[in-house]
Amino acid sequence: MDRPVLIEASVACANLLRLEDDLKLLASSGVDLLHIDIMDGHFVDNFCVDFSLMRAIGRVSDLPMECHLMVEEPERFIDRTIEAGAQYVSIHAEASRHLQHDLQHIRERGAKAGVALNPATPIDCLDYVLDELDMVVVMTVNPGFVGQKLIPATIQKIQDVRRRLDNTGHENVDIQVDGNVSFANIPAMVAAGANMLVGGTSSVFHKDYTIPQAVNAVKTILQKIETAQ
Ligand code: S6P
Ligand code: MG
Repeated sequence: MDRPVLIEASVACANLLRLEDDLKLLASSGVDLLHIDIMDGHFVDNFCVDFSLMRAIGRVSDLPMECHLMVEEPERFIDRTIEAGAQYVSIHAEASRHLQHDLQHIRERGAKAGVALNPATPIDCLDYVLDELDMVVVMTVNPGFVGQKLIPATIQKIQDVRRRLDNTGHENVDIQVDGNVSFANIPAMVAAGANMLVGGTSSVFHKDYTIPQAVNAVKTILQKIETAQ
């Protein structure tokens, strides 16, 4: 199935003191979605964006918000995440006690549902929830921190997830990659089947580039991949 590759910007990596400026640049550069990391200091040892910041973002930006819940018992936060403006919500398979129920609930509330998998989590946990999924998030680093290095085994995992989805009639389910989605790593990630790229410190917010330059660099890489096909 031919699907567009979407460029996402991880808000955790933006300049939070000048966030409105960054949001405008992201929109004018042609980024497709904002990736919002929500952490509880428990599932991961960190905190990040919260619901009040999400609401503030929604007031100044039209970019859709895609939320990555790195929290224990995500059912506690799903409603508030959607009420704060999320159009996509992904929850961790390792953290949800009732994965099928939680995914169904996300969809019933009108958002798209995703399951995120830590690097060590086998993909079999997807088997009985494939019908409830809009997106699988393959974590290419361990969740919780920006600026980490890609775990190489996760590239094969992207391919395994893509194959599992395609072989079971779920070609429409997207695969997002999150973690060190760098200029150098994007070609292998896309070749393996990823079509939603979360850009952070290693691409969209690379310290050596302005946001428009960085997004353009990502687009150029994607164009090269497309021409080579
Ligand atoms: C990590 C989080 C991610 C990061 C993003 C940072 O816990 O879920 O969304 O914000 O991966 O990008 P980079 O290029 O610094 O790894
Ligand atoms: Mg994330």
